[in-house]
Amino acid sequence: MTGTSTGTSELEALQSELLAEIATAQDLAQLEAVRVKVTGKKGPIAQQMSKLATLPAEERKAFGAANNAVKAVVTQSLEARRADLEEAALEARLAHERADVTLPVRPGPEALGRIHPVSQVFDECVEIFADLGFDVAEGPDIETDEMNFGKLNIPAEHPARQEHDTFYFPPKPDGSRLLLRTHTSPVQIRTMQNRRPPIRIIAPGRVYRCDSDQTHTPMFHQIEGLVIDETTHMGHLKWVLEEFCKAFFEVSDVKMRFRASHFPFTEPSMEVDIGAEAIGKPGQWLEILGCGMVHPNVLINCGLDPEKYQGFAFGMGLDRLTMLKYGVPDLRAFFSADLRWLRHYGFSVLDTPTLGGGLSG
Ligand code: 2NM
Repeated sequence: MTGTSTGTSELEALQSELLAEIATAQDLAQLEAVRVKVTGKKGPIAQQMSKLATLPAEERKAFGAANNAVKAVVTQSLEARRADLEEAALEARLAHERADVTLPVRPGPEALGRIHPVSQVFDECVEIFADLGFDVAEGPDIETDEMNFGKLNIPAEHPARQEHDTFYFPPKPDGSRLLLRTHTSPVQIRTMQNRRPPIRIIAPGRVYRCDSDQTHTPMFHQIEGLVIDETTHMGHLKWVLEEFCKAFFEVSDVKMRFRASHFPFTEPSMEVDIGAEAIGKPGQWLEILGCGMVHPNVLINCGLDPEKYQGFAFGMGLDRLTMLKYGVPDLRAFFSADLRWLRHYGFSVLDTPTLGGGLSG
């Protein structure tokens, strides 16, 4: 500042005034209010700068420089005051806050989240069958008529097509229709078409049937299994299912009853009941799955020679298994997205089911 230019003393007065205002700010919020007022577009410094245009040309340079000098001093003062106030605020916090390092760790989202009981059972089954040497195979929810029915030895006029209460998509111009798979068997079909035996897979996933009441929901979950090799027989089937039931219900022995049944894709076909003592209800039988030896027509449909290869398949409903194992009374609550229900019946994210560590924690 030269002291001779127009407005210089005015600028000096402004600078003192602003510095005084900065010095009186008692906390960071007050200081921020001062900063916004002082350095803002309509603040005193900007207003001084706007006078520049009204000055004679020979005075402009000196006035601009003096104004910038004021701005620099004020900015510096704001920054210094901010640093002082920040330090004071930290000192104040440190003076009254105490960290109790003996407290347990506060539960994070992993501890609050819950695994849906069907997902838990799903993971348990995958774990059990993986231990028995099965791979997990998956496929699309939307299938063709041929994959869901035709290849499985269920011809167009077969009553099973009606029994399955299929959700169809509108027919395409060529007359073919897509559908929501009514079972996960198309996954087995694709596996047989694409891989040479020995085959040992399970196919867990969502399936759909147009059926809704106390014990049926239009979407539900299934696990199907398939074993194909040159000498696979019903003894293997019974052993696998018995090992599965013991591991799943976490009991050392389980009573099983194989009843003759009928499915188009297996011959012979059976339905399997277990003694309800496995879930603490002695004296009753519970139907839990269907199974059988894969029908020779199905093998042929998938390009396998039934003279060389044979095997077994089985299928079970995961939702029902979940209700039985964990005592969930109402099927429809499974899909109602009720957080209170999930907190009650759900599982900790941290309790991954393992055979060594216990399936259900
Ligand atoms: C069941 C019962 C019996 C089954 C059969 C096949 C295939 F593809 F190999 F032919 N997949 N699943 C099957 C057999 C499913 O569910 C109650």
